[in-house]
Amino acid sequence: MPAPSPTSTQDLLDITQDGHVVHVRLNRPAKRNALSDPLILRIHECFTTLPEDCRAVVVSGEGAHFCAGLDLSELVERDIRAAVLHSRMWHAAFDAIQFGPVPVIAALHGAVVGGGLEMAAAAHIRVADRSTYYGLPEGQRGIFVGGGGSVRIPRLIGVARMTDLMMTGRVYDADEGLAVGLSQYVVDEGQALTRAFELAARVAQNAPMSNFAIMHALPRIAEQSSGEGQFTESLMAAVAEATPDAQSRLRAFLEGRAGKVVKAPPAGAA
Ligand code: 1HE
Repeated sequence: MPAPSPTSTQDLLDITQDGHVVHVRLNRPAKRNALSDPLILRIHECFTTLPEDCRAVVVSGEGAHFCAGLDLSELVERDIRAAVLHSRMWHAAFDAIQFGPVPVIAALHGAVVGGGLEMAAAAHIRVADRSTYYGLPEGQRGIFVGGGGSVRIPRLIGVARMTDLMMTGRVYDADEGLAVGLSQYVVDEGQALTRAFELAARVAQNAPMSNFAIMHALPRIAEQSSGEGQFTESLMAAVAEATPDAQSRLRAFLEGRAGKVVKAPPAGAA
């Protein structure tokens, strides 16, 4: 496998590309990857200028933690308008993750707290290693979520669980996070990146239009009424089916040239 080529090595965000997969690493380990304004702006820029040949992104954090959330040292007194604009800046950055051109897989370890959890929630798949823990300490800090967390996190775990996390300062470990739906995978400590890259390689082989439909149509359909949702589904299905990619993949299966759906090997099997 060729060595990943650096496409940008700016301090706050380390971006490398290996084939069709781009690796975006939060790179403020001394501050536990706390999300400062410049870092949020870099995240927005990065996810809105992904290379043409990128088919999937893995996002991770350098150092002992994925992300300590909002950089609390920047939380100076703001007037109300500035505070709203600040939150809207976060929304734009994390919307660029969720509603960008390609799927994003988050590899989590250590603290995934506050705005760090809001960011992880914008990814499409979350892989946590066993060192991972999740918290929303906004209640203790006297603030509220502002990076889309109140929209995305209840859709993953429900309003009651998010209320508990925020009000009581409860912290979920990796297995609890898996059980409630914060992550889709838990792996041994130090293995989250490996698993995230395996998943990204698989996701990158899908038809780009299928991935786009999954990312963009599914969450919107979930917000629609049944009737509207089914209508959106029909339109999306027709668009995806009409692509040359779909046509050639369907032909490949019918001619016996494509893989079948197979049962996963039992856990622990080689
Ligand atoms: C920070 C931050 C930060 C660390 N902003 N500087 N987030 C929080 O409330 C989480 C606050 N952080 C922590 O609870 C802990 O730092 C951690 C559990 C994440 C990591 O602990 P540890 O022992 O590995 O590191 P540390 O010694 O606490 O921190 C190392 C340095 O990072 C230290 O700075 P230093 O100059 O003294 O070395 C810390 O001050 C600094 N640091 N976290 C600023 N968050 C859009 S709304 C979103 C709302 C939120 O995200 S609220 C949650 C904020």
